Amino acid sequence: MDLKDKNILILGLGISGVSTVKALNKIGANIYISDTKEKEDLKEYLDEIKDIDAKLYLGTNDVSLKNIDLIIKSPGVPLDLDIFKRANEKGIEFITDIELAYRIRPNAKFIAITGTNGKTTTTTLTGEYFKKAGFNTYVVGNIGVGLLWDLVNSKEEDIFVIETSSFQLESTKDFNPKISLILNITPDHLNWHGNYENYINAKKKIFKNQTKEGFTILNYDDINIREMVNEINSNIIWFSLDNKLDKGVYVEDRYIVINNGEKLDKVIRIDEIMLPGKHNLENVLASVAVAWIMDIDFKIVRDVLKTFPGVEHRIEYVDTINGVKFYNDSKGTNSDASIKAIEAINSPIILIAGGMDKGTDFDDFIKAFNNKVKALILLGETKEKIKDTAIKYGFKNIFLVENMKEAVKTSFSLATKNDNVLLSPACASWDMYPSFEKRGEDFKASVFSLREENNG
Ligand code: UMA
Repeated sequence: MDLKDKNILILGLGISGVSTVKALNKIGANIYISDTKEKEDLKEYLDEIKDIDAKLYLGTNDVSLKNIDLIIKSPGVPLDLDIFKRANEKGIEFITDIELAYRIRPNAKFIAITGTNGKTTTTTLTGEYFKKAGFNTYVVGNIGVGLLWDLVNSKEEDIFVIETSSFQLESTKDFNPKISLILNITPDHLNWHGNYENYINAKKKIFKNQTKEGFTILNYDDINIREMVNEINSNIIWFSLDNKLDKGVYVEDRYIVINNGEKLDKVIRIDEIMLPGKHNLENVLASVAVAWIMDIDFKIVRDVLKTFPGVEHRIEYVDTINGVKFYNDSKGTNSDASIKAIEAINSPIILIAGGMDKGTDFDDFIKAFNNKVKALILLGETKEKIKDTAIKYGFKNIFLVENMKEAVKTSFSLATKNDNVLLSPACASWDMYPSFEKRGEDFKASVFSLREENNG
């Protein structure tokens, strides 16, 4: 795709916008940028592109499309904006960065990983195999690293392990990774996608253009995913936590095994894997399937799995104060993720939850408390909604707070020795923070200041 001298509008100047602007500048496109935020609020991002000649439209997305050839929208920008209606009328395409990356380098080694939960862990872990095997590897995408700038600075043979979100996939057309992977699907981002069906359809775009040359790795235990097989044209590789497969990656006699249809290879004993929790075992199985397809030595896989500690903000141990353990699971941005965190942590748990309302209910979340949660501290936009659901199920030990510091203080005042304080909000962070990372950092800072107050 030749973008030199083309007029390209970048909609949204966040992480992906900056990476896109830098990449398009290197390619020689004429750059136009629109963001609803004002200059002061975009300082950090504008600084990164200060040497680039770009036409800026700040404080609005309502900009003229005269002479614009293509729009690259940031993933979070909703599709019901008037500008997209006008673009459709004028026949101007709007796509996300992963689609543009594919068009720039259709033969790149893209390994695209999606799913409602576990994406970041699986993407990071998979990237570790490739790095240890000596490949020049980029771990990018929804993980917090815009893809395009790395792409235009990479070589053809480099590996791209891409965490892909439903937002990014929604606006793809030709995107065709070498390997696609879907970990699991449960309701999420329904406010953005409109309904669950749209959300699932966005996820399916990860394999839509794949052919017999590609591979699609799927979770056999997930009924939503199993129903997709008839729509897939590539080679399907299954993984399963609960079933033995004729061909695929699964658990047998406490070992992760690969069955290639003819013989069985033992990869690692599951008690040798450092990552805790059943949900993580699912992520490990999926990553092993990628390693298998890409012919990575099992010894490398084993070495990585024995030492990979997990990722920040995902059931991350923070500190122990007076015998009370604190865990940061700020990446628990939906009910399903937080249910998995509750399952992975020992009881008794004092749970800090609540955040932006994504239009999902909290029934399963509360049901998962299962006598493990002894107190619930709520903050953010959803606090009343979660409280009402908890009361409906007879859970009454609830405390409403205004901010993270108060949440941590309240949880500590309620805790006794051997209790576990878990931040796992079951909600997005965007009502109170710019990102789940900032929320997790605020939680950790509050825990560390609590430690100082308690004699360091
Ligand atoms: N904006 C507009 N108009 C709008 C909406 C937003 O101009 O109508 C502007 C905002 O003012 C802001 C910019 O767009 O300046 C933000 O764009 P964005 O929300 O797409 O965020 P980025 O900073 O580009 O980050 C995105 C992903 N964020 C979202 O999808 C919401 C990041 O995923 C990702 O790391 C990054 O691209 C690089 O690929 C974060 C995330 O929370 C981790 N993702 C969601 C999730 O995991 O649940 C999907």
